[in-house]
Amino acid sequence: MSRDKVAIVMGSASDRPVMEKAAETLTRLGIEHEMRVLSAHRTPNALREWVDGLEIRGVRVVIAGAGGAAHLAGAVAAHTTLPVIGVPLASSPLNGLDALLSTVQMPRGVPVATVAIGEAGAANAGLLAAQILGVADDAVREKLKADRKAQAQKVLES
Ligand code: RP5
Repeated sequence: MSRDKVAIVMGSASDRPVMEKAAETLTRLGIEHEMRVLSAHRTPNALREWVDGLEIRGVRVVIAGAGGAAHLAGAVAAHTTLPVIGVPLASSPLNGLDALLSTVQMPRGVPVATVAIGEAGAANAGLLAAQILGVADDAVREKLKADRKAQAQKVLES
């Protein structure tokens, strides 16, 4: 189990089924994580307080998923220098294109690493968070290599 943690935050409880894919990926790789529902728009003060406590709790990467006018990942990134991975979610009539543009188009100086819309993005956010931790953690890197091998094997056997 890695000592460093990942935090997953989402804008609404309705985002949970998709964001579970990030959590499942981290669990598979033995990476400790926490999950919260907090909104950039509906609970801005609680979000700020939560971000302020991340480093002290050993969190090293944040995954933030939101739909619609998705400002969650950007709002988290505004308050921390921890790496933030944004997952755009397809929860509005615009099917995630709104969330993709809102998440990816950060101003210079405050980056958000934006992944694909929806479940594939959430799963990849878990992998990317693990890869970031893996830079300084040999065990995580080995787990990622084994995971890739298993993935390739599955394709070849199908
Ligand atoms: C966004 O609005 C949330 O991230 C969610 O994807 C979407 C809908 O939220 P609910 O109205 O279901 O709470 O802020």
